Formats: sequence, structure tokens, C-alpha cells
Amino acid sequence: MSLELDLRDLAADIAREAGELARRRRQEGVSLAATKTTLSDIVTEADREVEELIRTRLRAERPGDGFLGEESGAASSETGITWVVDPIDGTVNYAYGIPLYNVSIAAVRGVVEPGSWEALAAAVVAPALGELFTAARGEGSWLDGVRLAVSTEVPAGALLGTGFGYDPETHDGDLLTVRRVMTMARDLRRMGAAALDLAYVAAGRLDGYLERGLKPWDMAAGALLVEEAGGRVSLLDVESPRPMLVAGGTLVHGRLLNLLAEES
Ligand code: LIP
Repeated sequence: MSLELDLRDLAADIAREAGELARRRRQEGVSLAATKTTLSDIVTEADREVEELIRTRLRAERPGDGFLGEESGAASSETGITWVVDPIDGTVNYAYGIPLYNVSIAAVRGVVEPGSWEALAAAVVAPALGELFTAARGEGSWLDGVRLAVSTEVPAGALLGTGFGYDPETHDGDLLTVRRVMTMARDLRRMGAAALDLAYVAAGRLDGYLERGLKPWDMAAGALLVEEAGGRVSLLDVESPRPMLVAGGTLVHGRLLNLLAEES
């Protein structure tokens, strides 16, 4: 079996176990561990526990690989492979009991920077919804055994996903961007979990997605899902503190880039 398929299967196996832990902890009741950049940017005890489970499993299975996790930071790679992990993406949804949360695990090769790395494998599990999205480079994207493809036509306009940062200072600018892209949209969804937004683009459940200010672990797995489902992913304003991620099928991705270029 190829390296990419091996990594995908390992990511899927660990994602299932980690997702079940997250789901169980949610049922038991969520305790806030801390806030981060702002009062609304929260981390729960479950975030930390799930990331520790993932890190321990990966250390056992592939001891020389690097790690970049939302809660426990980074470890350099001896193998050239690094795991980029968001233990609970959609943390606020998780805290409120909204089922749109996921565990996102990606294996990348090379420089551990979005846009520079080569993503090799991905697993995004939504445990409350019973769905596991996976991808391996060159092997397609899959949802529970069904091959995925991005949407290619938007006769009534595009169904777009987006999101906003935790810092209220950024909301006005983001809302101006929303106003601009609504000219090509039939409607908008704000689900609060970037990896699921990207998984839904890969599955054709969204025609496109854009969001400023995502962290590497928010996008690493979902971006590969989109690309392996025939879609395009771009990261704009990479030198800014809040790069813009744009994802979709070729038509929607191109239209979004054009509208955003007019904005700047
Ligand atoms: C979240 C993203 C979401 C974004 C939120 C937050 P977290 O990640 O998945 O798309 O809008 O501001 O960044 O914090 O739940 O891992």
C-alpha cells in the first residue's frame, strides 16, 4: 500500500477513536478550561484530552513524525512528515451542544506552512453526525466509502459557507466581504467549523467557502478533501495576519477570486 493510503488509514483510525472520546465527553458535560485570544475564543478540557489521545497514538505508530496541534503546540519532524491536528474544530458549537463539530487530522510533508506543505492524507470525523471524511493524495476524497466530488454548476447562484474570527474588531471587514460575495450567492451558511465547511465543499453540500484568519489546523485536512474531490483551494494575503482561504469547484473558486480582487 502507498504511503498516502497508509497515512490516510491511520488518520481515519485515530480520528474515529478521538471522535468517540469527544462525543462521550460532550454527553458527560463540557467544562471550560480557558479562554485564548478573546473571551469568545474558548478551549475545553475535552479539546486538551482529545489532542493528547491523538498525539499519544501518533507517537506510538509513527515516532519520528512531527506534530502541530491547536492545543499542545509543535514538535519537529525527523521523517519529513508532520501531523496537523485540530482536536475539536467547532469548539463553540461543541460547548453549546450544537452537533457541528469535528476532529480534523492531516499528514503533510515538507515545510509546515499552509500553501507550502504537501498534504498527503486527511481525516475529518463529525462524531455527533456519524460521518467520516477521508482523503489521500492522488486517491480521491471519500465519505464513509462513497467517492466525493465538488459541485460544478450553480444555476441559482452558489451556496457559500463562511465564518468570522473571535476578535470583534475584525467583524466589520468580514461582513463587507460577505456583502460583496453575496452578489454571486443563492444563500450563505455559517456553520462554525472550518474543516466541516471544507468537507461539505468536497461533498458538494456547499458550492464554495471563504474565511479569513483560519489557523493551519483548521484548514489542513479539509483543503485536501476539496482538492481530491476535484476542487480548488487558494490562500490569499498570505503575508497578512489574517490570510483569506477560498475553496470551491473551478467555477465558484474563480468567481470568488475575481470578486475578492475587486475588493482589494
Ligand atoms: C473555528 C473555525 C471556524 C471559525 C471560528 C474558529 P475552532 O475553529 O472552525 O470556521 O469561524 O472562528 O476559528 O476555534 O473551533 O477550532
